[in-house]
Amino acid sequence: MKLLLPLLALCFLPLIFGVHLKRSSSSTTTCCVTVYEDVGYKGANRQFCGNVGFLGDYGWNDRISSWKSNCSPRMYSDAYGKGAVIVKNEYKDLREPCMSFGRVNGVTQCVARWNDQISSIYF
Ligand SMILES: [Ca+2]
Repeated sequence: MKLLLPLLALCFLPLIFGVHLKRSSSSTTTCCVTVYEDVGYKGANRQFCGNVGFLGDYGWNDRISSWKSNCSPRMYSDAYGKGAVIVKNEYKDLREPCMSFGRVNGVTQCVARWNDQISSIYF
């Protein structure tokens, strides 16, 4: 009976170790995004790896028209993760997705789209 507890602990060791291994290998993936000035992944571009509180610090405020990423970055309309948000691993043409809806003459419709609106990036 005294042997049962250490024996059980030994049985769970690979499980604990396995979880640890899995966790450490996934944390080595660096999230990066390449942003483009034009739609279709064209024009001037720049890669960001890590959060960007204000794209204006890099000359990229309200300038992004498409992006590609190995993760799914959260792109915000305002600096420091504020305003509207759009999340996707890539977007080929930001003239398409609607950023905000409003009522015009009693009809709900898109009043602003995402092209040239992104001001901050968070992973
Ligand atoms: Ca903006």
